[in-house]
This record gives sequence, structure tokens and C-alpha cells, in this order.
Amino acid sequence: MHLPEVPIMSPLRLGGLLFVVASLCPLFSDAAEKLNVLLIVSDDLNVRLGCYGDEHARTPNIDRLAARGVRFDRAYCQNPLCNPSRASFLTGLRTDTLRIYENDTHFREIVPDVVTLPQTFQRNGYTTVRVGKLFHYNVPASIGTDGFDDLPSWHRTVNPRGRDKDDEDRIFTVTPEAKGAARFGGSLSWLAADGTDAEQTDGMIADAAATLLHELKDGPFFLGVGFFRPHTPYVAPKPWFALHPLNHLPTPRAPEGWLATVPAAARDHRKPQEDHLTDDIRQHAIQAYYASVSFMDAQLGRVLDALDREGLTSKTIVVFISDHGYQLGEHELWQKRSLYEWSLRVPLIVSVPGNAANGSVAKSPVELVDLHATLAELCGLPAPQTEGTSLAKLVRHPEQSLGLPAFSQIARTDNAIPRERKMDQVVYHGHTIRTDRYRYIEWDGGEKGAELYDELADPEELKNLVNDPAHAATVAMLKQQLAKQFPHRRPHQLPHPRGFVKLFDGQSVENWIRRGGTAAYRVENGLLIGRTAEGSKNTFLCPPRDYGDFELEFDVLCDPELNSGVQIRSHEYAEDTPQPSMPKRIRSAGEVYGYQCEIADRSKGTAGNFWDEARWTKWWAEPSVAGKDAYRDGEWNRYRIVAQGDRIRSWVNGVPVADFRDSLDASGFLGFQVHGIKAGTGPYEVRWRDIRIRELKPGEVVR
Ligand SMILES: [Ca+2]
Repeated sequence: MHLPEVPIMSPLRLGGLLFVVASLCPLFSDAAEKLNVLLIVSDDLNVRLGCYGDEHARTPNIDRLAARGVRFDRAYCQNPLCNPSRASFLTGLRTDTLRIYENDTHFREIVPDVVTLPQTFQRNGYTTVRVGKLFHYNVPASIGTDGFDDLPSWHRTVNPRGRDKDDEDRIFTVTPEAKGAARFGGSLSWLAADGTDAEQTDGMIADAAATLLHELKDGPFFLGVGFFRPHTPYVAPKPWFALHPLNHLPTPRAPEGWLATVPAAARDHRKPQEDHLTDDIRQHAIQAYYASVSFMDAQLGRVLDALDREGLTSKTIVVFISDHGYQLGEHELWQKRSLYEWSLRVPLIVSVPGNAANGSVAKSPVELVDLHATLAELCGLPAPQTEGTSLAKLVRHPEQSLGLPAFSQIARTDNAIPRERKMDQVVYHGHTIRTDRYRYIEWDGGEKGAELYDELADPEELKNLVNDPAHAATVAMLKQQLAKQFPHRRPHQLPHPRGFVKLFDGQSVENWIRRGGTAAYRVENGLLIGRTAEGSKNTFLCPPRDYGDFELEFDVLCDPELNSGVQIRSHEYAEDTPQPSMPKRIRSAGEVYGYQCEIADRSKGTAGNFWDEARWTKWWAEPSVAGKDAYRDGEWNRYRIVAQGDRIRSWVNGVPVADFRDSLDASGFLGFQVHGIKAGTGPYEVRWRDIRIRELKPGEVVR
């Protein structure tokens, strides 16, 4: 056994300490033969399953797998959204490490060299194959494509596309007017389909998996099988709907008055139409969900049958999970993204051939991020450093406890922020800790409220105890554990993945130095605002130190009447000095000079170009053709400036503008300009936000 001792009640989940030293002896087999891995992932599936005690579910195949494996009763995803969750459990890294908070960023953009779970097997002689959705896919839009796959993880991939795609115009949706993802994928939608199971994408996935098991039977293999159901649209052949008569299903509702007991943040991700669902729509949605689950279960059964048929059952570890849970009206919430049990709790079944504990239930809280370390240990493979804990001990001894809580998080994002700035879309985060007894939740580091539930007394999480004096000590303890696990709970506190630091924290510019003039600067609503002063020369607000080679980014919104700019590598005249380009003009002591990246309305065609302020008073570069039009008047504009050696470049709203070389100044201060104005005009304002900088390493290549 090579797991280090974990102190009981140690709250911190630090995989870094649990680096698995290679023990090349599989835990359950003396034979040299390596165990295969069959990882089956269902999409948007909660624990409304027979083996998890749901009396309405018809899931005989998942139940049969549970009977021949260890079922984890308290397994939690780290993020209740497809892409962040899948990126996490398929790497073994947590959301804040991956910085994947939404569905549009690929984890390789942030951690290009990470070794994924399938890659760990690949590196140890396994053939790795995927069929269907393992890494993120937009459903149903990307069905039949590679979606957001990670191709280096697989030797082969198969992307079936069934008649569910062809039948899309027949799907019922509560948002019929919506286009794209909002029509089916993100909205309650369903179809009791004609035709057979085998014609559906998930049916084809089961068939493909059966074929692959035959081809791969000589092993060792790691086969990932990703079903799309029950993700919306809930499409399943008609008999699966008939199996779940409407009047036999639960229709969860939050009790009267409950809404007032929780922070608004707990529910502010919900879709507007979900507040106005009729009882009839609710019933049909829940029926369609159960039908989709039973249909998916049957396809899973066909894969298990194929495993038996090929004689692989005794040589293959089978793991079944979902990427996150799902709400069906509990807390008046649907789908995912909440931090309640229904959204975070997932099925997790680990079936290891010959394990004496098969058929048992593990109660210890565990996390999907544990999967990478677990499968590596079960197969005796060296694993890279992950942030999970191997569950191999619990697989053998399910009655034991890891002594660790489970942590999850979700980001509330602003989709109005453009794609090129996805990483800035997070408005605030929610974080939660689940011990074997309690769930504690904080929104925006507690600024937007908190929740505490006693899961033993109140498993439906309807009694928020966070302000109950009798629970003050519990709250204090869990708060501390949460803060330790997530030291950067507010978006501006989180270190930027590419090493950017916030120059301006949205709170204060206390140590910054005003130079050159008398314009006024203030901080308001997280913005740095400069305001003109009549009679003033150009004024610059300067961070307190010099910068040499760097990458600088900021947003700026400038009144159209005002000219502005940002100085880089700049200096001030120590004494009254003749201006080099025009010696008759005397620049007074304290005036700022040097390269200035221009902020000016579009008609000038100069925004993003560099002006040599108060020195050579010339433009340093000819802006690119596209760059002349990149600035948007009266809107926020995103600037990027890279100064490296003698080369200086700029981008406005992602468009390259200036690129020139000069060696006059290798280093100097930055300055955020409020231009002087003509007498009798103004006042005008310029606003900056999200100012961040990254100093470059020598020789670093910056594209
Ligand atoms: Ca999902």
C-alpha cells in the first residue's frame, strides 16, 4: 500500500502531497497481465437510479454493475457544468488550477502539457480509444464530431451520429423561439422518438463499443464510452416513455417561503422560462428525463453484455460516472450549475474483477477528481501529480473513510463579455464543502451570502442553518476549511493562469503617482476614472515602479471628445528641458515623456499607435490597415501592449495595430493619461478597468 497516512478530518485536498510513487503491482491481480479499463460516462445524470434508492427509476443495468462493484454513495463533481467537470476528472486537476469555468475554453489553452487520465494509460502501453462524449461536447450541436475533444489522449476516436440529429425539428422545447444551443441543448426539450434504440446516437455508441471490445480484446486497453443521454434534448424511443407513466413520477417543488431563506446567488443562474413552467410541462420533462435514463441504461447494458461475450469481464475494471448531477425542480431549479446535492452528487461505481468488496457501498465523501489517481493505482501505473486522492483503499475497504470532505465550485459568468476575454467572464464564484454530515456554501467569498445544511436531518437542503446560533461553531469550522481549500474565492484574487497580476485591483490606486498635470483620478465601482481639469497640462497617473519587458492589458472607455493614452517605459523631465524635436519649446520639470499608446476615437485612425510624448512628438509606427478600424467609439476597448527588448507592439480588441523597434528606452514607468483640454470645454472622463501586467522572462516568445 503506498498511500501516505491522511490525518482524520484534515480538510485540505492536496493531491500534490499524494504523488503516487510507482508500484508496478496491480492491487487485485498477481498475474503480470494488466487489467483493462472501461470508463463509462453519462451526461447530466443525477443519482435518481435504482441502485441509489430511487423507486421510480428503471435502471437494471446500472444496478447490475453496482452489484458487481463498489458503489460510492457520496461522490461529488468538482464543478456542476460539462466542460469544467470533464476537464477536471479527465486530468485530475481542480477548476482553479485549470481555470476552466465555462464551456468554451479548452484546458490545453491553460495547461498545454498536462497528462490526462487516458494519457497515463497510453504511456504505459495501453491502447486508448474513445467513443462518444468523454471530453466536452456541445449537445446536441456537436454530436457526430470530435466536439471539444483532446485528440492526444486517444489512439482512436469514434463519433457516431444517430437519427436524434435528423429528428431535431420534431423535438419539443420550452424555448421554441430560441436559436442554436438555447433551443435544445440548454433548454428543457424532449422527444418520444420513432424507431429503434440502435438508430439513436447512444445506441450506435453501444454498438461501436461492442465492436471495439472485440477488436481490443487482446489488451491492455483503456476504452472511454461517453453516452449523451440524459442530457437535453431528452430523446429516447417511445417504449422508454411508456415505461414511465406520467402520473407515477415525482414532481419536486420548493416549499412555500423557502426562496426567502437562501441568497439570490444560489439561484441566479436559472433560465427565465424555468420560473413559469406549468405542472404539465414539469411532469412531461421529468417523464422524458427518466425515459432517457432508462434508454441510456439499456445501452450501457449492451456494452456490459459485450464485455461478457468477449470474455473480458474478469480482466476489465469498469467505472461508471456522470459528469455532474441534475435538478428536476427541487429548489425550483432545473438542470445544473447549482451547488445543491442534486446538482453536485454523481453516481460512481467502481467494479474491479475479483474484489472481495464488490456489492458494497462506500459512504465516505469522494470526488471525481480522485479518478485519475484511483485508476492509475488500481492498475499499478505511475501517475502524474494530480489534485485528487486515490480511492483504491476504499475500493478494497468501502467501510473505511478517507477522512476528507468534498469540494466543489461554480462560476457565475457574464456572457456579454467577448470570447477573446473568456477568462474575464467570471462575475463571482460559489464554493462549497461537503463533509459526511454538512454542506456549507459561500457565494462570492461570502459577500453574496452563505448556506449551511445538515444533510442528516435535512437531505433535501431546505433549511438553511447558516444564521442559526446553535450552528455557529460548525459554520466557523467549515468556513475556515473552505477558505483553506479556496484561498482566492473572489475573481480578482485568483492568480492569472498566464502569470498576469492585477495592476489595479478595482479598489484603490493609493500608491500611484500623479505626474505632469492636475487632472483628477478616482476609483468608483471597480473602475479607475480620470477627469479633465481646465487649464491643466497632460496628466498621468503612474503605478509606483518601472517596467521593462512586459505584456500589459486593460479595458478603456473614453469620452469621444477626449484624447487619452497609456505611457510605457516613460520618464519625467528632472528640470526644464528643451524638447528634442523642437528645441525652442521648453518642457518643464515634472512633465512626462516617452512612448504613448494612443487612445482616440476611430475617425483619427491612430488608436493603438505609439506617439512619442513630449520628446520627439512623432508617431513611431504606421498602424496596420485593420488596426485603423479596431477601436470602437463610446464602448469598452481592450488594449494589449507587448514591450520586449527593442520591439514594441499593440493590439486593440484583438487586432494587431502597431509593431516597431526602438532602443531609446528599455524601461520606465507606466502612465494613464488624461489629456489637457481647451479652455471652456469639458469636463470629460476616461475610464479603465481590468488593468493587468505580466513581466516577461528573458528570451520568452510572445505571440
Ligand atoms: Ca453534462
